[in-house]
Amino acid sequence: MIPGWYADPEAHVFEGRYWLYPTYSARYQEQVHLDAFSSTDLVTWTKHARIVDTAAVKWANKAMWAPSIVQKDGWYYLFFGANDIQNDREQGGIGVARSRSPEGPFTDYLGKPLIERFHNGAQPIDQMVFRDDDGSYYIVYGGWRHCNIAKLNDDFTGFVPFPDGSTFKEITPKGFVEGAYMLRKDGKYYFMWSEGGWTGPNYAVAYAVGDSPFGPFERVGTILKQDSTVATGAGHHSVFQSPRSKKWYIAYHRRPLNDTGRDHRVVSIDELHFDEQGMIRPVKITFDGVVADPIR
Ligand code: FUB
Repeated sequence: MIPGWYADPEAHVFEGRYWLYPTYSARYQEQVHLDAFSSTDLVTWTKHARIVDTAAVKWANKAMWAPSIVQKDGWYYLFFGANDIQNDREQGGIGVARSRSPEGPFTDYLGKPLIERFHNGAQPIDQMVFRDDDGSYYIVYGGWRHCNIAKLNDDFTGFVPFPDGSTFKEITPKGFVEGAYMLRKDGKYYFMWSEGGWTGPNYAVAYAVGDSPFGPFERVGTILKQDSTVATGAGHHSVFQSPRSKKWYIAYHRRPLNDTGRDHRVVSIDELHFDEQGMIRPVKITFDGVVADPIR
């Protein structure tokens, strides 16, 4: 567990270390930066403070949320939500910052949001960017119970329209609220998302499996939820694999028992298991988290 109030962690392996990129969990006006954490064993974490700051992103001034990061052509691209826009008249949405290093500093890449409007009813937040097998990069994102997918162009300055002329395709599965995450594994697309309300105890993660990034995604079931003996409000997650042990893990946030503070969310890691058919087994959340898994 990393110290402090954090949420929405995206986990990665970069340059021989495990990395966590979470939201700083605080009042929206105080969410003006992102911190990252790195580790060589999943137990001892080093904090990399203020890897990006709204001071360097002219259009962003609050609610910097849910970072997602990809490495491409010698750069690390950090996608983030900012300003929690409520309609198309407000400034904000999903932005991109980039750095030569996973610890930043990241600087604003476009000088404006990459997605600054609602499309198909999706609030432009909670993006996740992934590389497909053919080298294409996609963004899945959305709040307010709608999820879109779009194909990024080669330099991440915009999008490549789909053959039907559309740019944002809705792929919302039943139950979707926010926190989209796509895992590519064994030729399948494991699409996961958060359900319930993020401020309450019943926040949870569900999933579907598809043969293409566009689905169709039929909800299979819940894989992560509260455990009344461990923690409440378990949700908004990501998945990663140790390159050495090959174990799979889920990084997510949750609330300490008997703590109802809206922003009192902590990042935790537990093991994730697939069954013989490749389906995801429900996660057993643990009080102490994972044991050391040295990356080398
Ligand atoms: O942390 C801010 C917001 O809370 C995220 O964007 C949502 O998914 C929820 O976790």
